[in-house]
Amino acid sequence: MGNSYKNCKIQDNTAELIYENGSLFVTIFENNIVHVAQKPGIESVAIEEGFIPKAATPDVTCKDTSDAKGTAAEAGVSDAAVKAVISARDITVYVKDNEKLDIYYKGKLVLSDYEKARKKSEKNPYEDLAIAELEGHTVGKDEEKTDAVTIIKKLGKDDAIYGLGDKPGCLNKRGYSYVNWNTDDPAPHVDSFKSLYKSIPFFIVLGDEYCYGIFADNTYKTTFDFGYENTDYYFVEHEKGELDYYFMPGNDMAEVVGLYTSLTGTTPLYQRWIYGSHQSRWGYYTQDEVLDIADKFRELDIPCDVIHMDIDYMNGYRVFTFDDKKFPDVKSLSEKLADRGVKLISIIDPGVKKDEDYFMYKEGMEMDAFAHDTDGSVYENAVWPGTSVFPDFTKQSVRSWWGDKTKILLEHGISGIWNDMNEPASFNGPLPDDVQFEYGAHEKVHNIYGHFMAKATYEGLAKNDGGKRPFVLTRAAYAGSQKYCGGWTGDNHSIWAHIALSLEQVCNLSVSGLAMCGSDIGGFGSDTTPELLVRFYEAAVFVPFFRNHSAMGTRRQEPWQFDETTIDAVRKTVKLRYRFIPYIYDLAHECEKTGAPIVRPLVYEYPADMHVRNISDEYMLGSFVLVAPVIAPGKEAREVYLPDGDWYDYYTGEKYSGGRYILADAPLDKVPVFIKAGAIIPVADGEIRSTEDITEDKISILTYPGKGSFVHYQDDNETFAYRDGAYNAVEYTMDGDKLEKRVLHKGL
Ligand code: MIG
Repeated sequence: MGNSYKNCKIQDNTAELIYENGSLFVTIFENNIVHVAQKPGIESVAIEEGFIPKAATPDVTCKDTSDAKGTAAEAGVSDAAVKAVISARDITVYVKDNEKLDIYYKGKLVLSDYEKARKKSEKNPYEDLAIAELEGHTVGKDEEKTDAVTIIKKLGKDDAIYGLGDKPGCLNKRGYSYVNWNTDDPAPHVDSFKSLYKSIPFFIVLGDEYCYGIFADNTYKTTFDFGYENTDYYFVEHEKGELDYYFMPGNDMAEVVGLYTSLTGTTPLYQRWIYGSHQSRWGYYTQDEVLDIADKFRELDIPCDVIHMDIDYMNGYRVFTFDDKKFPDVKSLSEKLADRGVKLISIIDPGVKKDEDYFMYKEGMEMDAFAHDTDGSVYENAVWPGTSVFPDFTKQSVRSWWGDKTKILLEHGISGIWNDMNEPASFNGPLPDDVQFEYGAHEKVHNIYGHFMAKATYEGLAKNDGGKRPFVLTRAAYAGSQKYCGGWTGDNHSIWAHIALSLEQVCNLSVSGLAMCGSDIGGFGSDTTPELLVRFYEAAVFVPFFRNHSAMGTRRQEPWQFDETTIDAVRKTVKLRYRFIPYIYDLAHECEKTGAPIVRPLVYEYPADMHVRNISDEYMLGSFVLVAPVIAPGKEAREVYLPDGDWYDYYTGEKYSGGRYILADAPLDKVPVFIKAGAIIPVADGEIRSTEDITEDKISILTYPGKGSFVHYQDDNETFAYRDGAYNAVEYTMDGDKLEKRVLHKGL
């Protein structure tokens, strides 16, 4: 059964390709992004007004198919199946029957629909039983996905695939399959997990001669198969909804990430203390204990900027309340912490306790704030407070209401909000697919529930926190969430494999737009060991979100729970991070402007180097600093791959030529760090207990001979005034060992 092409119409700069059974709308934007969708226009949770680029007027050849063939032949495309040609800017789309497209970028074929039927392998009838036995569950019926829509593209022999948010497994996703369905699974996350907390339907294909991104903007449960079923193709299968994707070609990964973040938003620059060291545990049980923690950091001379309060500070887990016995006066706690240069972040879950005497429940019921069952009653499930109801964050009125509740926390001196359980997680089984939200049924809203909760929280803080840049930390996220929140990778464990996992996740989250990210240092579940804790700290040394966090019932893991050797090694690592905070802050500012992530996999910086396509036990901070942490026990050295060029050992200054593996010295208290020739790195020295102590007089510029340039940036570290010009920017240029300085902007 075919679906033959009939003709083409142009309206509002979009080409409507009319087929026997429906239409496909193709828009080419001025920045070469190509939008392919079943509906005209952009309707998206991730892409907001103001981010939509201008469409380039396409010059569509479609009046008659022989014309199209002529144009195709002229361009050297011999395919007789070409029915129409659309072109604008650097893009040419060759249109065929059955909604098949070939997209050329700068004259080169980059994206090509797979034209044959999928080749699923023959299944042994007992296979499902065998898998169920292995995984310890019962066999469910193989559901017919009759409403599914599929994008299926040819996979190049050497294509590597990156992105997709927090998914486990290797850095390079080729050969794996995943499912976007926000999932809170407490078991230790392993490579075979198909889903985790976040659902970011964006990935980058890096071939030999091309690089492009695909953003498949559909919030329903979605399967991504990257050459797992068959090495000839990859596919994206949405269980429901419509085909709606963006093709983003670029010369390299940086350009592709730039295009993606131009569409869905970049990670903003946060207040500077956010880049400091955070300490957390579920749970610090009283406010006195929180203060003791801060004092202990000062006593041991380990820098610290933030302490997190987990769910125990609330009254019976009622959000926006305080326990009057254990946390009777959080305002005075936050004032005392402020004297020590420490800020407070508190957790807020989405579930609202069903309690007729509780203001959140009462107000929410009055304004019809909660999700409904299909019979119109308010939907109930259980989370920490017991029977609970779920705010419909897809509703503007609910977001404003919730956002204004941030005042309660702000009045207590809380400086940032941590959103947990927003997949949403629930204790009495998952929310049924048909629970009703304004935006649609749960099956459509599930993957964006956390996104909207973070948006509500961000907007509330932006409105109520006196012009300070809001900080929201989230567990669940969708594409575009980076505009509102940073993300951590949820409940990892204190196991060696999870140091490696954290770096894979941070690298992939970074190229998926969520540049403010990190994993629980020391591991959340299970018991840490002193050595594991140190190596966890070292691995995260330059990771944007840097927080030690652990679960109730596990061994405590503040550095002082262990011996002097451990404390010394942690202190050294945390101080190394603080030394680099001016550089991190500069990168964070750059990230807001261009989307370039703060931390990058090696492949981002060296896409042509085939050796780095799957390296994630090393990463880059910006383009000058390479970190190669030890991620296994008992090691005193590790092999480090240095990409092409000259490198300097950060500790010894010894020079190495790259394009090879070297062996780096890595005793327990040392994380191997290499600096690229030509590097210009603003660093902070002197006595630093928290980022508050990083004053301009403590900042100097570290240089390494070679060719390079860098912009050092300064602002008030706190407000949005920089967006109105209240900042300084100085450009440094290195040639050999000559450093030149040029003021780009003077606004302070
Ligand atoms: O069901 O708030 O991932 O960081 O400490 C556990 C308690 C709920 C899960 C989060 C974790 C947090 C914990 N939460």
